[in-house]
Amino acid sequence: MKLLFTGFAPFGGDQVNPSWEAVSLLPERIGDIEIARRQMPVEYDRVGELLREAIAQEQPDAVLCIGQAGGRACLTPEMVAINLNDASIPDNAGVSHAGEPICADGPAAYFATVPVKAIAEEMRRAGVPASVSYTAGTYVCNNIMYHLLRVLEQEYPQVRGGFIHVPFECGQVLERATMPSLPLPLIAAGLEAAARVTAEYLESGKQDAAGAAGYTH
Ligand code: PCA
Repeated sequence: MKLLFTGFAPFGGDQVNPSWEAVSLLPERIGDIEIARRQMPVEYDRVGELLREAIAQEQPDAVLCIGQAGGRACLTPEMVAINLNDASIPDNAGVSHAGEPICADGPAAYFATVPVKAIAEEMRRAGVPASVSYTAGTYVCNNIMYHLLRVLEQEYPQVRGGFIHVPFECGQVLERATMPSLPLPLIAAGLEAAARVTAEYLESGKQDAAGAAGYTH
């Protein structure tokens, strides 16, 4: 069993991105799950291709992309990616989008194919605050999630994919202490929980509530 994690580079004036910091803290193996990892740039035009390359190289059984959602108070596994680039800030390459499709001939949305609800539950069981989110936004995180689920559906239908937003880590809010944050090791513990439950569902062929509703392919 092999899981590929991605995290993002810093963006929007922050010096670190807790998604990559937490992915970096993961061990090489979680039980019998081998962990591969890649950092992704915060660039609309590069993430799709870089992700496709990483999947081709690593041949994982599941892919979990991780990103920062500053302002959220807990880890939020995402249910759905929508076919829309629309953000008030440019990406790290200076590219801005205001209401354009990610993929002109793609469907309006893709549902995550990892067990989103079970992931949130397992995170909480591990002592990590978590809840399911029904919007990954319309910036680069939603974009990579859409690309991920599209490439898996088209080229790797047996591979599961999902996206998890994480809050600021404590060091990022020292000068803006009204913002919610979590310690980095706790964020990493949440990602470990996500890896465990994703592997368990893959191995057993189990589906969680979302899968049972027919959302998985
Ligand atoms: N968060 C941004 C993009 C990169 C990241 O870590 C987002 O939520 O879209």
